[in-house]
Amino acid sequence: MRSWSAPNVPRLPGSGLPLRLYDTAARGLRETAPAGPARMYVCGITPYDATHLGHANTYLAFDLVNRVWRDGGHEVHYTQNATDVDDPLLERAKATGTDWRALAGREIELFRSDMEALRILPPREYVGVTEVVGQIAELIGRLTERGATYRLDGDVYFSVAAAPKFGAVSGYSEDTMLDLFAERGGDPQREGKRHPLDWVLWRAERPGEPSWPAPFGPGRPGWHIECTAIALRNLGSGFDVAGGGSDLIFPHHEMGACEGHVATGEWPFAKAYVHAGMVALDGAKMSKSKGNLVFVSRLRETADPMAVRLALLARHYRSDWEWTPEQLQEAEARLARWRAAVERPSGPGASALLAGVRERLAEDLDAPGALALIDAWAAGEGDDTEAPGLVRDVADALLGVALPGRAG
Ligand code: 5CA
Ligand code: ZN
Repeated sequence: MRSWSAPNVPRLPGSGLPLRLYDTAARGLRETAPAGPARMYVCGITPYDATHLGHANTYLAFDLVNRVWRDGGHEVHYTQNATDVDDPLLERAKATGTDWRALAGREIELFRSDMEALRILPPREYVGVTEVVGQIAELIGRLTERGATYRLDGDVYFSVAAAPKFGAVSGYSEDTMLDLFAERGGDPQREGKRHPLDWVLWRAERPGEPSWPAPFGPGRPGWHIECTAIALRNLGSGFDVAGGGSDLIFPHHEMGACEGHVATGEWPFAKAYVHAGMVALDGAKMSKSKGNLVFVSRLRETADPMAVRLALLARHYRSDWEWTPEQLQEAEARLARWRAAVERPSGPGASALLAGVRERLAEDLDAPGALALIDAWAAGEGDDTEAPGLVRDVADALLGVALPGRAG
């Protein structure tokens, strides 16, 4: 389906640095070393409600990855999905008397406009699950040929016993896995499964639910296999970064990595698993199911989207934090200071600032560190007439924060 429109990214003098990122699977920092285009898959929204600040924070983190890679001279091949058919979406559609397709279409459109307002670079492929059900079914067929699946009352399950790398991504204990699996859409208790952690690949048609034809009977895809299929089809295996919020470490990325491994025989499925922290409100993780949400579209009615972006950038992407309205006020004040500073006819020399911002971001996306460097520049005085324009380009290209300033 249609992606969204790309903001302009100014070119900066010189070249950026190799990017080091915290890889959940390695449990430490690793340098990304893309060969050819840098390949990134980021898990997209389940479109049954509007984009909240938690989502925005996650997509912003991977937007920085994209920008740092591009600054380092890489072409970036970025793919994202939309889970446009799944239990929560169908439930919400039913509860509100809306057609599920109309609900998904409306929320995806709102998501696009939020991403554009926040100046998030669009993926090259933005893929709805309903567009690729045939390919997902093919991948399930491949897993079946490898003996990794079994049937249960018409549903198709992946057998965890067939996955030699199970546990490699999260490193969690079996008890933790069982708890998280139950909490995050899994069915550890279902009777008849070979192992409680086996997961569903294909749900046989239920009355009143949408379904698609498949060699193993009409139904719809399970959650994890959708991302595995879309990533494999667009990026191939061994791509550079698989991303999402930390709530996707288990089961989603663990199980997806195993599907990719068993289907292709290649490991790793993704070279790095990168996870953004959780944004909370009123003491709990912002989530559509809890309803404690601050919507980007609502904030945009009164706030400058660049202030929203700066408020999110003020926290390191991996930290868990709680949103408060004061953070937006602080970001608005910072935005005003930066704008005033780049509108001056001259300022302190900025080549050290460019190098500093590149360094900060290359070190696991230290955006708060980068912001502090620009704060210090904005507070200084100098007679370099090129500097305000350069700082405006640095903020724009590397942080995605557009500041008006002198042309040229
Ligand atoms: N469609 C699936 C991924 S395939 C999904 O998790 N959708 S979602 O709408 O629930 O979340 C979209 C993205 O936002 C995911 O990467 C998720 O990890 C992230 N996310 C969800 N809630 C938060 C939050 N409170 N803070 C930060 N990121 C969040
Ligand atoms: Zn996903």
